Amino acid sequence: MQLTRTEIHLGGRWVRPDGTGTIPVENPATEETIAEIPACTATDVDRAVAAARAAFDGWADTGPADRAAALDRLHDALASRADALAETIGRELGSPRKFAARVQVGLPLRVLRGYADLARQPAPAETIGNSLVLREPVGVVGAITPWNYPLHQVVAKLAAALAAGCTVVLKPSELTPLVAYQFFDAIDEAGLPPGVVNLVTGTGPVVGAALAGHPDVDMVSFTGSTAVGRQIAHLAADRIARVALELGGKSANIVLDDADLTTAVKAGIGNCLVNSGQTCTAWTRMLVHRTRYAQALELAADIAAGYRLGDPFDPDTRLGPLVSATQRDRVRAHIAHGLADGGRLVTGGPDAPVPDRGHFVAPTVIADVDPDSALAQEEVFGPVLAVIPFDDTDQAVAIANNSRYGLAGAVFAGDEERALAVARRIRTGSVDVNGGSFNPLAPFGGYKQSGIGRELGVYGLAEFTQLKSIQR
Ligand code: TXE
Repeated sequence: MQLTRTEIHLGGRWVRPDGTGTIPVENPATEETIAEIPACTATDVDRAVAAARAAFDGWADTGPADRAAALDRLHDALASRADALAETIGRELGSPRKFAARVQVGLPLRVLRGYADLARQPAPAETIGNSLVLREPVGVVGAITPWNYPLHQVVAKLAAALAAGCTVVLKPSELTPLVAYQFFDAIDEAGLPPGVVNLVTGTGPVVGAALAGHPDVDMVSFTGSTAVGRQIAHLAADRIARVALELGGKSANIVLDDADLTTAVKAGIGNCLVNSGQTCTAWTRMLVHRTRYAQALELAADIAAGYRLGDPFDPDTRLGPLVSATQRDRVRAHIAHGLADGGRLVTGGPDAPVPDRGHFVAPTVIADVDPDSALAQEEVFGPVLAVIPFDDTDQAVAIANNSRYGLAGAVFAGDEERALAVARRIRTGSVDVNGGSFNPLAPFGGYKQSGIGRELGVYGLAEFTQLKSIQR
């Protein structure tokens, strides 16, 4: 497969960018350069925004049936390339093959189908007294996406924006841009009107900042670090543009004294390690009732040590590498801090064996972590679980809520009513009870510094609309 790309997608065509620089793309499992992509400039962003603006009125006026049909065609064009997409994500992110197919590609296909169905329903018009209340598209959207779920993040933003009648300029992560190129090949096949979606590639500080700060971008939808989210909110504030921010997390998994311990610990480890820990909702703090604590640590050590690390294309591999040397070094530093701050190593850690090549970190469990310490407060974004004991439910809730983040969390209890009562007290945008599975139609997003706005389903679509009232 030829992976190097030299063009960007503007106004429905592949064109040469203004920028002549290139950015190498690395396979994080082998450390080889597998492709190069254009390093665009602010001029390319101007051209892309102009193309999206020119397409806006036409797309906003397109009826529900036609918009839905376009999303259906896009779904089918992506579904027909599912294997190639999974392979690309395996190469540029290091996702193990099964996970790449089932989640990295399977999930966005479900999300896209869901948005096609929502687009088919005419925009709701409500009557309040003498007012007719309409939902209209926000306008031109700048979408900036990260590398951890490189296709899903693109689809979650673009499908919702398109269903709402917005037009889009996408800047994917420079670490995993190749699947975004394949996404635009599918856009070509689906035959969307020119300019409805546009692709620029490059670094965050140059291309991302130019897009977020562009005077003709009506809304910026961003997923990434809280630090960059803050910068984007500043840039958008200058022109009062809308922002949707999906940022970091530090989710707690609360295991109450009557929980089925094996289920709770197995699910807890699985959730923390999935995608090598590079998931914003990951349950990275496991809070366990003191009466079950020792047993939980034994189980955690066994389960975590059973995750096989290695070549993403080996069918037995469950954990791939981290996306980059930078991320691996950050994660190693978090582990070292956690141990220096008094954490007790249960499994993994700095000396655990990892493959010679590739940015691997062994699955690591650290017990007795101080809830105020850096390891319990900072987003690690690697396969690292902090385990913390508690004595009663109030204390567990207080520890869970002792975070500047508020994205997700979990509760395990024998009595579901008891678990639900605790779930209501957790200050996060979502909570899973006794292993409740991910629902791609439910609102997804954060309280506190985990973000602003919601993605997925009807609420995700609503982010890309604005309300108008007409009085009669
Ligand atoms: O993210 P960045 P990084 C967290 C996670 C991780 C940390 C750093 O904790 O360890 O962030 O990862 C673009 N203006 N998450 O450095 O920099 C960038 O090009 C505009 C959580 O990779 O936030 C990319 O497209 N854009 C997370 C995107 O922002 C800028 C997913 C994300 O990169 C920019 C990823 C700028 N000044 C990391 N600087 C989640 N919430 O799921 C960068 N970008």
